[in-house]
Amino acid sequence: MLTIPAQPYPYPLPDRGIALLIIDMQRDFLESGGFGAALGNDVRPLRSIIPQVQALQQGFRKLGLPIFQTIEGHPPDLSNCPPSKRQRGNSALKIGDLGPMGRILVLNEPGNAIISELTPLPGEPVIAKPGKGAFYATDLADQLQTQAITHLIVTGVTTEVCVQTTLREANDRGYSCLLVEDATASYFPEFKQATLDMVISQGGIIGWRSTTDQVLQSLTAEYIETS
Ligand code: TIU
Repeated sequence: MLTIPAQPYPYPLPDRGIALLIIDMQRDFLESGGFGAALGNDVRPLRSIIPQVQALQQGFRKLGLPIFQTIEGHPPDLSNCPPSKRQRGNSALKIGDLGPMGRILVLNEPGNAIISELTPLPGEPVIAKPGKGAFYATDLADQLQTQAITHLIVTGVTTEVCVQTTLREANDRGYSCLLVEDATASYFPEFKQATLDMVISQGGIIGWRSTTDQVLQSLTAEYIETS
């Protein structure tokens, strides 16, 4: 069996059933004027991972392996946005308010779109999620089950919020998760580092971590290229 070099030990590659999961690479978090900036954050650290996420997206496409993206957002009536979430942080711009890129964290608004560098191809699923975890109140689990996916290569933003919540949800559902350390970012470098350390602690209590290069080299060796 081939593996991906990883911590805390090599990540076993299945014969099939592996997918790339890209969490919330949306304008709201990565561009000024969005939700992330409204919360008082500097968006630049998040933009630094765009080349690595692009490389993984292109690598998975080339190998014919599935790619799932998520966005965090709510319908225009905010029907699935708990009042507690809307009030949290007490910031000037709240979820649903009109910001420079449309209504903040509202589906189909300009700011809610995935950044142009990572636009999905037709047929590549984008799961809209109301919470931080990608499994809560979505059909992600059903979509993964339909394709018999058991292994998730996880990327995106922010490491300690939506990425970590999703990793924990996935781990409890039985998925083997590998977090790509140079393809995930936080507004707070120390929180990113703590998450990387937490995931692999206690023998990999949540999963594995590795790098974009290691993932792509190992996948290319394991799976036949389709194009
Ligand atoms: N604020 C923050 O760090 N993250 C979020 O609100 N959502 C995600 O992590 N996607």
